[in-house]
Amino acid sequence: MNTSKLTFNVISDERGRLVSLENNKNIPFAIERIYYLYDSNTEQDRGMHAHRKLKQLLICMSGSCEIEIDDASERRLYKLDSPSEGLFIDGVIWREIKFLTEETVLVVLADREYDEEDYIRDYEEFLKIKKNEIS
Ligand code: T46
Repeated sequence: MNTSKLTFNVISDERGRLVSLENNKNIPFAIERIYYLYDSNTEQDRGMHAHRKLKQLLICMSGSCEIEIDDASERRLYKLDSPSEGLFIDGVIWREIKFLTEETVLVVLADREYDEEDYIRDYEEFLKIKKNEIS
């Protein structure tokens, strides 16, 4: 499965902590877009789609969330609750995001501009595409 948790180097001193992310160095792509989700509704999941080409790194800056990842053969649950780690998602992967607290802020770094054509929002279509990938 093309997803992995990345742990960032944290520079700490008496003033606090600092994390630096650099294109194609400690993150595996060049950032083209940043967006973030906040004022989170813990009763309503987000995501419920896959991307055709997009590479993303999801970082939970505060609070916590669970990301369920599905590649059509396996489902995995990741918990994000620290700004010192991120979930890298590459390839056609279905994701469902559950916010565990209302204060949760989820930042997403992405390698492409927003393009609705890149979304697969229908689960049956996602399964068909994955089946064709394998055969
Ligand atoms: C993802 C998860 C983690 C834009 O106009 N520009 C953008 O860059 C984005 C990301 C969204 N939008 C519009 C498209 C929809 O009309 O904002 C609306 C809400 O987007 P969506 O329903 O896709 O939101 P989520 O939270 O389900 O998914 C978003 C990202 O779309 C997706 O890439 O992986 O966050």
